[in-house]
Amino acid sequence: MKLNALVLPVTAAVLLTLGAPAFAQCPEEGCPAQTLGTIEAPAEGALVSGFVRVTGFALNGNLVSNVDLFIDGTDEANRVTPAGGANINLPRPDVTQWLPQYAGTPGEQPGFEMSFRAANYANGTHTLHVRITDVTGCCYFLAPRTIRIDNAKNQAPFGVLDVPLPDSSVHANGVLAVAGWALDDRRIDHVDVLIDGLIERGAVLGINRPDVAAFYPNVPSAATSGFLVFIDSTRLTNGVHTLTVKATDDQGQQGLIDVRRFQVFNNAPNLPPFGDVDQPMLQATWFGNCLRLPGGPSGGEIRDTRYVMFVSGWALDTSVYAERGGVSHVFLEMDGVVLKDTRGAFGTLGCRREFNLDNALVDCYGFYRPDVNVFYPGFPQSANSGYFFAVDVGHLLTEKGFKEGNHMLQVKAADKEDNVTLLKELPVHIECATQNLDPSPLGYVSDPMNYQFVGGIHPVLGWALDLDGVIRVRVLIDGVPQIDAVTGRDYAEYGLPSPDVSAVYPNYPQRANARWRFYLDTTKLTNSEHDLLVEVIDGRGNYRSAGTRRFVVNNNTLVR
Ligand SMILES: [Ca+2]
Ligand SMILES: [Ca+2]
Ligand SMILES: [Ca+2]
Repeated sequence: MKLNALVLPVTAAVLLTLGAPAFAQCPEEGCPAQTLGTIEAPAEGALVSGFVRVTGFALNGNLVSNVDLFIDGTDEANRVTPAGGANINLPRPDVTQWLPQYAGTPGEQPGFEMSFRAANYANGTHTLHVRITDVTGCCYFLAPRTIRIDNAKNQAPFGVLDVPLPDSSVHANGVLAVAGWALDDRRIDHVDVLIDGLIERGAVLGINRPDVAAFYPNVPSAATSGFLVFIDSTRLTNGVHTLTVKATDDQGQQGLIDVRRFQVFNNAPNLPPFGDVDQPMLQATWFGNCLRLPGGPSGGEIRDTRYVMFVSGWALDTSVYAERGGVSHVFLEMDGVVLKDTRGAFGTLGCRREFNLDNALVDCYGFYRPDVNVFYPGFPQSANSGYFFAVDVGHLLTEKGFKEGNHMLQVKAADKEDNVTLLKELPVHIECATQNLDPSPLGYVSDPMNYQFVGGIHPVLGWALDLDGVIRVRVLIDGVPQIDAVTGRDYAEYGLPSPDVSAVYPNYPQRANARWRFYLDTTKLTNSEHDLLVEVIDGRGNYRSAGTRRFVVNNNTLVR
């Protein structure tokens, strides 16, 4: 075979197949004459065990629609991967640079990745065949690869480090995110993150990775194979550092996931705080009692406990200088006017006990947040990073000059150096529940969380309440009502136990059974960001939105 028909750099150590051999299954009529590609892993003659990752690339100018793995023959009976069981159309800038004539063609992202289970085959020598099919129906096989299987061998854990990207710098707030996935033939026991060779932290395991599950269909744990941890980079010196991620299985066998360089440029101590808002959701309706009630014993802010709106979340700061790092206070603004401040200065009420809410602490920073602590180990205040505000909307409407309608709620955090960060801006609609005789529903989505990656049939979980009673909860994606993939109904299953909701909203009917579940078929959605709107139909027949959650669909979908 003459390779000089194409100009190829000598760096191409991989074997390249030109004009792949014709197999009976693949038509040749009208198909591109030239096909390029190779199986890159496993290497020729490799000894494999456990779950074997098969990667490579293939190009014929057309968009690839399917990649199939066959073992010990190319008949249908030898096919290993189910339809769509390969991760395809992966960017390969190295290949594109090497074969620039394919840049701009539909097939310009030629990478693929898939897997098979070695234990399904006898020990000894086997042959891998990879079939590439494009959107026009043309297909071809790459040059086969010979491997050896040894099922007695304990496979070392394997995986991918997604972030930080190679040679990247840490985020401006000093937080270094470390995330990826790890799998093993047995069980991953722990994933260690090392910086400059020293163990820094263990990562949190069990993060949802539907994309990994799609191309490791034989591995039940692949759906939760993600790991994640956030590191306070201000504890490191400015400059280049080396990050190493290692996974260890339950037998103590270690596998290297990746080694990566990253840069730290922290101009201490001016790094701003960071955090998130858990509730309200986007586009929530806030409502209150607009009859002018006399002020309560707390000082008059919380008047009608049926209509208390809550704002909660968490905030953290890096520690550059231990004595200066840390969140000083969190505050709430509506249309630029401060409503609440956990610091309690200049006449605004600070952290306090609210008599009308069973003496609960409200408008406070410093609540226990073990969920945040686990992902942000070593950050100051990480265990007690929660904030919580209680707002009586009737008070805003009757005493503070706010009008019914759309407003912008802003949650901000300040550090001890007075650097202020806008944690989130939330459009809310405020109204008088007492005048339109339709108190708006309250609702929440607990799964997915903000910007969570989901795939397959995903059980969406949340709760909903309405003073008029909840009859139905419906789920709309980008404005389109959805059908539950399990029940076939256009509404969620409602009435699951909710003791936590009951404790916070004591005046609502159904408070003890306010949870709902909806099986969302994400495979009918595009792989991108979507808005999930919760619609409540109440006992008076009113259809109202209870808020919106933004999330991300990531399925390994077939291109056909
Ligand atoms: Ca193992
Ligand atoms: Ca700071
Ligand atoms: Ca209502």
